[in-house]
Amino acid sequence: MWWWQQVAAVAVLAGLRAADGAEACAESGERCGDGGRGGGAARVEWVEEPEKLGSSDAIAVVVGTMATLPLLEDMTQVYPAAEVRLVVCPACLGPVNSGTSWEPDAQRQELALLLPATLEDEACLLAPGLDGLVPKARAMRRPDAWLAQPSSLCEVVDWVNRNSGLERELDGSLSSVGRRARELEERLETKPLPDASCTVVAAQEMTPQRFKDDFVLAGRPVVISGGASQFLPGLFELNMTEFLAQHENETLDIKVVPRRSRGVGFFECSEELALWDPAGARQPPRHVQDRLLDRNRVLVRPAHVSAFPVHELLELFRTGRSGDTSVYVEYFRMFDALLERAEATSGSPHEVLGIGNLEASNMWLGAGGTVGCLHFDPFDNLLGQVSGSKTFWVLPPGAVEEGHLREARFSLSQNGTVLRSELLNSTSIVNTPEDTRVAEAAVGCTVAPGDLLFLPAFWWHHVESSEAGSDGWNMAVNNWYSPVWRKPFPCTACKRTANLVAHRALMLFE
Ligand SMILES: O=C(O)CCC(=O)C(=O)O
Repeated sequence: MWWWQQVAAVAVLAGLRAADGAEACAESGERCGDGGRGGGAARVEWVEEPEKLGSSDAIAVVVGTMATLPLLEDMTQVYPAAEVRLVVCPACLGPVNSGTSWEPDAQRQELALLLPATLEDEACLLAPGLDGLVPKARAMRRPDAWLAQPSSLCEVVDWVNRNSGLERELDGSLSSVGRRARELEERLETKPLPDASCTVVAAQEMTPQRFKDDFVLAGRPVVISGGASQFLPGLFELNMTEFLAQHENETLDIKVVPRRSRGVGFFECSEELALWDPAGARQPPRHVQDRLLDRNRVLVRPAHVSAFPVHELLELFRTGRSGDTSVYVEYFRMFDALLERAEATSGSPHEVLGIGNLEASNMWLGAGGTVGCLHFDPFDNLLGQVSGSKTFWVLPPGAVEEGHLREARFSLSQNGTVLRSELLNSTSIVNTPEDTRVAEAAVGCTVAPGDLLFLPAFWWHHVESSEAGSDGWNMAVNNWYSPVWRKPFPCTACKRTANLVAHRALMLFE
């Protein structure tokens, strides 16, 4: 008998075994009558070709050996089809691990594998030259987690919950973490901030508990005044000119744009497509063009100079030699020396957010007079201002239409002039052609030296770094964390849902 025939036989026993498991896991939380979010119960699929797994929106649990099959079948009682894909796929346990397939440990008799969910639009940032490519099922990825030799449904469900954040009880109802997250979901901010003003809380009054409850779980931005000086003292005491002089032999990546009126440099802003020469440029593929926010505008990336010597940057700013160009160090991975100084002390907001994954630490360095146009990031943001000040004009997710914006990129000529030369066929999915009209509805959150800003993922922000500090710099560092509230994008109407792995950890943090 083949595996797939045995699946049917095993299904008959599924209900019984699920009930056994429920008893064994009695302490795992209260039950609630309302089960899944619809879409029917999961079923076990037979997959011949590993590539078929790559297109799944739901998390896939794959079973590799006969002995684990009954457990997989039991899982159909626990998870809705919209949440997991239960798959039997012997061919998935393919040859050598090459990034598209993986090899189980030959010693393992039984195994279950967890693959992360995919977002439909991940394939939309097409590199130049891939014109006409239609997204299709990607090759199967390596699993996020393995479970060897599970012996009970309880163990498998607990493992899937921990690794995927699905938060199901054995009877298919939501766990207490899941239920609380769903209640909070209903209360998430969808309108511009109340009273049209940014919430500011003094660092001495911001306990981790308050930060967690009132801001992280509520999905609301806050400025913690004095937060950077209290929680990141090593960073706040920094004199940037001295710090850079100590690292003058290192290099940085710099971004360059032309100065516009009043000497301001606009980074990642949109402008008329007509300003760009279409000669030689390819059109984005048809399916992307259909989702463009504005066919007549492009999102302009700055010119990029990598490995620019720090001593030359110091010289450039000291002499003001940048002339008609505005130079900014943005989205730049921090020097290790800065990261060490940015170590958070205990009890800080970093500790609360640090329970998730730190995705990136960035440095933002200029002489003031820079603007970063309206966009969102799919990360929770904790930004510490070191020198000078910034104003973040913020709007909640859903306040601005999301979609594709065709990209272009400035380049630098030999004599240092900025040119409009490269019209790309790629698109940005986190920017918008909207500008001043939206900024009027936005709420301004200003950070001065020593302040921290918490900005939840997917909040739109337009950032003005107007002032330089007494040391001549406008400097901030930020940490991006995997979001506590997440959503697919670009999708204006999609509501944020809880990242239950983070919610579970936050609950334990209490
Ligand atoms: O400081 C800036 O120029 C932009 C900062 C920003 O966009 C961010 O922190 O996400």
